[in-house]
Amino acid sequence: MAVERTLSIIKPDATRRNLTGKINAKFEDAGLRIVAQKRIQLTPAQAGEFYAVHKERPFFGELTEFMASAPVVVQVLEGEGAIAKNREVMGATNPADAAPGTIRAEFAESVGENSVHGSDAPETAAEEIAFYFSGLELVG
Ligand code: 3AN
Repeated sequence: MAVERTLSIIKPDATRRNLTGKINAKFEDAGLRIVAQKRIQLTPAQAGEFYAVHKERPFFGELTEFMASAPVVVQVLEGEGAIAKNREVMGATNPADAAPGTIRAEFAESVGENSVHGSDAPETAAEEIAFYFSGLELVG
């Protein structure tokens, strides 16, 4: 399997509860390397730009307000099959459906406030990494 990079976000519900380190330990225990990371505060407009694909969904307003409600930690994870591996470590979108031991099973509060975001395919991973990071910030 190829070495991939994927974009991860530790969301406001998790930064508020001081869970950054516990979530990062889950990534590292799964063999994912955090090769770039920064804590930022999004505006609702920036969150809307990032989640533009969900613009027509009924929860779009709620989602963008939530993502701008506290700082987030954006990160690039690297490893063999990192995109799928990260989705596995994250667990299902709805924490009620997330497998035991996954980040969302352990930490997520609801389907909306679900602690982490992870890219879902190579094309979106490349776009999402470029949304938050410049080439100079990706040192490997
Ligand atoms: P995932 O993050 O697992 O890829 P998506 O892409 O379906 O899930 O949804 C993007 C984000 O939108 C979710 N992480 C969650 O924060 C929010 N979301 C999804 N479904 C709902 C919902 N029914 N109500 C509120 N927020 C939702």
